[in-house]
Amino acid sequence: MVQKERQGGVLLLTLNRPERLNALTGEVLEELWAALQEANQDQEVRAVLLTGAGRAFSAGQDLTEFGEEKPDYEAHLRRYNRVVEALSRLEKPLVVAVNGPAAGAGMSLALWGDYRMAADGASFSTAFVRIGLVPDSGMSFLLPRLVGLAKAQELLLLSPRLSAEEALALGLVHRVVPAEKLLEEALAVAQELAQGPTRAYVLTRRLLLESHRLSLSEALALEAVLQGEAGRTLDHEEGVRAFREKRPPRFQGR
Ligand code: T3D
Repeated sequence: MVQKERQGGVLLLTLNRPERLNALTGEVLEELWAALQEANQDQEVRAVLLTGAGRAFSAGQDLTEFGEEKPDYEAHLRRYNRVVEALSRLEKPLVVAVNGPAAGAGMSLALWGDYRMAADGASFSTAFVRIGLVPDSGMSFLLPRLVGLAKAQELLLLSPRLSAEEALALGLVHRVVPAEKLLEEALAVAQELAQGPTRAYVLTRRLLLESHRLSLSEALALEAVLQGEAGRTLDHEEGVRAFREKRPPRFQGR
């Protein structure tokens, strides 16, 4: 359901239920969560790349999972929230390659990428209101930060299906590439990040995620704390040494 493959320092995670457009079930969420824990624990993994198998990235919650029973959405959401917490605190940079439709919680997962790429035929739809639900999996947190409040209102209330180019124009993704090149290009970005100062990337994510709720003084204080942490890494030492020696740095993620 979640396929794992190592490509050098990159852990490639593929949502793998192509026959259901990689719709999310409890089992998929469990496997994704476990794979993220593995990525954190494995020192050899320096970056994670998340994509979908087949023609979709993910259609969000599998709407057939609940059968005729009324779902306990609150309980169910705890499973999503655990994954979202794991994504937001992932100790490695995360690249997301959106290969096709990303809807509902599938779109939310995609937005957690530190670097987000889309195939030219990919699409994005918030989808929640179409089935009478509210945004989840961090969508209400990330969307207004990425596109602004007015656009977030439009995307959440009207749920248009955005093309990859529209998503690029809005800042939902960083780059759009031809579908046949997506994995290759996304892997290249992930490999580049995997060779970088990965602690600094993760601390940078934390600063950016915190920035909106902090006053200037608080943001400055957090920068000082995290710069202290970055400044104690071997990668910082190596970066400065390499600069002085006029050679490319060899970062280790420590
Ligand atoms: O706690 C909780 O559980 C609440 C959490 C909620 C989180 C959420 O994610 S809520 C939102 C759930 N997702 C949706 O509502 C999306 C529904 N799907 C779509 O909007 C579209 O299918 C797509 C935009 C994803 C793709 O459109 P398209 O035109 O490429 O494909 P299609 O023809 O609509 O779908 C193809 C098949 O996939 C179709 O099945 P069939 O007729 O061939 O047997 C369709 O029913 C199935 N499918 C699509 N999405 C889902 C799905 N099956 C189960 N769950 C889905 N989410």
